[in-house]
Amino acid sequence: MKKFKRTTVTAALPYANGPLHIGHVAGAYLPADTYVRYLRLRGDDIVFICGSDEHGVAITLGAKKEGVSPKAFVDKYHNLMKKAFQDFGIGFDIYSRTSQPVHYETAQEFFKTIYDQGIFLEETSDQYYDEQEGIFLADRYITGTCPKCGNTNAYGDQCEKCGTSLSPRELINPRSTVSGNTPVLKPTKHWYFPLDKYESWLKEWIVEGHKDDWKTNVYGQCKSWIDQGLQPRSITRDLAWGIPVPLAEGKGKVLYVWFDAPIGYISATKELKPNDWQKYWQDNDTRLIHFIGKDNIVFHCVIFPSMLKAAGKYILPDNVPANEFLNLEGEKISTSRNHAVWLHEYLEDFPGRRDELRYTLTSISPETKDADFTWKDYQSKVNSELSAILGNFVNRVMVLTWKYFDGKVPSAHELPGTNDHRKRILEKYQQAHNDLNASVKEMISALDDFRFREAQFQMMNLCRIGNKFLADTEPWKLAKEDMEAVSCILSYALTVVGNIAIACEPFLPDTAQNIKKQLNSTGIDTGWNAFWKKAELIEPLPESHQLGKAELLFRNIEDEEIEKQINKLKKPKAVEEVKPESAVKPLKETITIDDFTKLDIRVGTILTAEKMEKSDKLLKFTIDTGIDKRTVLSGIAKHYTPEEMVGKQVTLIANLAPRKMMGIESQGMILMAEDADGKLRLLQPNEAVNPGATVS
Ligand code: B3M
Ligand code: ZN
Repeated sequence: MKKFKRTTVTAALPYANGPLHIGHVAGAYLPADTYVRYLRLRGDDIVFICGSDEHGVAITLGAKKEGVSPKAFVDKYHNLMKKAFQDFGIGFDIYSRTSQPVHYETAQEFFKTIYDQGIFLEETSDQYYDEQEGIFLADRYITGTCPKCGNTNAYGDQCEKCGTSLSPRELINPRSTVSGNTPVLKPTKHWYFPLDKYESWLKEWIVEGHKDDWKTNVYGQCKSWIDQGLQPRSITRDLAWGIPVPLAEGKGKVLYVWFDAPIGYISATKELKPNDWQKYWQDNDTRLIHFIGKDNIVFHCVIFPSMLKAAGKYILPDNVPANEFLNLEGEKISTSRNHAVWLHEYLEDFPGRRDELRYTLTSISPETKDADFTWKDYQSKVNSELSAILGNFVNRVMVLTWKYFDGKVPSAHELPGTNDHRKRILEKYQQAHNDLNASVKEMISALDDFRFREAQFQMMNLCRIGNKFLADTEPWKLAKEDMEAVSCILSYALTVVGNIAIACEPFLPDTAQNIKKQLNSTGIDTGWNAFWKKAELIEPLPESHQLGKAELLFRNIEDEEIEKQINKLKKPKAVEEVKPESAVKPLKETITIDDFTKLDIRVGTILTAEKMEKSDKLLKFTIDTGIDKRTVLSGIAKHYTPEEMVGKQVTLIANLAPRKMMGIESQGMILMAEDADGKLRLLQPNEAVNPGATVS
């Protein structure tokens, strides 16, 4: 493997169009942060680059939905995301944004560099246009059916279901995302990047060159894309929001967001290192690594590298360890349905528990296939792994050292003599030492290969082996007969604790600090980085070193905390997310008060409830209306179970003419509130009233 002098690590620039959720974190930012921490501990020269992606239709559509300007929109979400990353401890060297002047300059210059070489194609062609809105419909402005997988909500640039990258004309049944109208075709001029001309080079560079070192999911997607044959890609848009095309004939047009966004990595590096940014982008001794989610693979592996190649002078990505998707409680994470765990909310709900989320997300990291986050799993990972294995080991060693040696690192002296228990201790020590070193090596090689799940598992193995060593040697039983043996055991156990403090830092940075605090090791930890270079255990603590106080590293997560989170997922979406107006049904025609008073609306109490056979919609109730006890059918089986309905008060129209449904007469109609997405909720008095109470 080639030796590199430095590494440029980038993490996908998230669109500034909403808060971050755990899917984002697990997809790109946590693996990137773990990797960067590892490289830093190893002493590498590295920059870690990220920022907000503030252009493109994702932004303008989002701003329209919230009824604010694109500028106000990106300001709001940029700040929110920046803070969430910071609070979560993702250690970017810079978190910039693509609205920075340096980025405008860099992106325009990049365009010009390629343009001046005559590489771009210019073409006037028919494009979809929304006559009502007066806009061309590029990218997410146009929705339709994906020709590959049949998803009816594919966008003009990409189908988010199957990941295929699309152009608007490929969509079946296209419609305007803004108005829903069927678009017309209208001519407009654009600049195209001739990706087809890079096909043979891409074959050589990726298909041949990265067969063995890129992840199979990444390599496979690239290969199938290249094998299908590449087309020129338009890199400009008719939009008002974005970076202006730096040409006189490009007036009123902007750069396509996927042209400018990856250049944002370079701009942010310039901002961070104005004097020597070139080192990180234009020196062959630098390794470039992009951390992204799977929907960004083609842009980072095929399109951006071709742009870099066309611009000349730039290095190409050495690896792109893209992750698959993370689901939540068995379903896709969805911003619009509020089916997500929002990072800023997690941090509020679980203060001081960043490592618990890091640990869980790494242990289920969607490295090779989609993964599922469940709150129960989170609870069990915290309680039965972090707390029971790591926390327990560190605590036992600390407590025992205080108990027998006043919190001072005891001597690791030889254990002379041949009596049985000493022989056994030496054997167990030898075995633990071998196992520990094997795990350290495995952990480091997994980190080198971007296999963070495995790496973290090996890190936890150090704790498992430590626990086993204590269980095998039972120092607490030897305290009366052989203090030299106890001293020897605990000295080694403390060595293991020290090495765990080092090893867990890329995964659990707060825990690493906590252990170091307990070990009182500031000042003596200067040489600890040797661990990463040698890939074996080091001797972290000198004899007689005074330890700090023993404290528990983790607190168990209670059932109630988990239930609260699960219930939160069931709540309707946050108010700040505004629905498109079309979602609200139009007002019906005006009625008179007489029309209204004809209705006899009553409150009743449900006495019995059961499912109707052969119907998945209807529930059958007996309702005490105060006047009588009657049978009412209602189509709410998808929204309420019979069990939860019994005893509930409902409002019903009591004088509606009886109606037969599936052979049973319904004597009234229960009133429901219906959401735009079809969800039904009962209308109830806000305090119990007597059955028969009238509603007016
Ligand atoms: N903003 C897409 C995304 O958030 C895009 C990534 C840009 S990375 C240069 O999925
Ligand atoms: Zn599709």
